[in-house]
Amino acid sequence: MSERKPLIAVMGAHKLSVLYNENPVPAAALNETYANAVTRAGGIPVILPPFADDADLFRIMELCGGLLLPGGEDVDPRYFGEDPSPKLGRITGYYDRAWIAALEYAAEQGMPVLGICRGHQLANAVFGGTLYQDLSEYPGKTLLHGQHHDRTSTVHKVSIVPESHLARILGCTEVYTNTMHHQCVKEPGAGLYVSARTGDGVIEGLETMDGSMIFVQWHPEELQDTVPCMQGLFTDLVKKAGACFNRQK
Ligand SMILES: [Mn+2]
Repeated sequence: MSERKPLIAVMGAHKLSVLYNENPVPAAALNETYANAVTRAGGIPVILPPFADDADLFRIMELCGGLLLPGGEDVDPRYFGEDPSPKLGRITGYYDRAWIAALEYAAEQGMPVLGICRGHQLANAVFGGTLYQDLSEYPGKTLLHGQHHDRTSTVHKVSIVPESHLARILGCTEVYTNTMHHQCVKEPGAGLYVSARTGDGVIEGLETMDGSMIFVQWHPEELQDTVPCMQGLFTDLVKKAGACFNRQK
């Protein structure tokens, strides 16, 4: 049987769009850079809204070989057992619930996952970890994690554990990345391995021991041309998704 391009489920992120000065319109949105990175890696991105019924989500995910959780709003702290801090940003609970259902389904099915920024943080909560709701609550001084530069430019250096799946995927143990987050991982979730940190100790990468799930705090989809090794994260997802997709279907 010929190999078919795998479908990659991508959760749309909540976004309030303002059009022609009308009232804000809620949208399940995806920056094109994510879809382009999946396409370039040989996959077919399928953007999913937050379905009210998990069964509808799973019906689509059955057709897919992998899951991509992109960036977006803050994670509701109830999902890691905390009350909201005054520094918490915008949250939208029904998106959190849909993304959690998608990740739990992927875990059950052995489906590979790439989580980016909010995706990395939400996954940590699903595995039982916690977050700093704002970097000002991080103990000690932090470096700049909310860049004012173009999204495609790199700002801070990330050190990667040499034995990690992430180091193998990127082919390096040090890399400069972009950074656009005000929350970060506090306690890593059970079964998650810390693969990368910045110089201030902030966790920038997590992964499962078998490497089927890779999570990063920065935005590799914006660095496809400026930092070519970042394409590796998407080719790794699509390659694993291809094995999953062509085995199951
Ligand atoms: Mn950062």
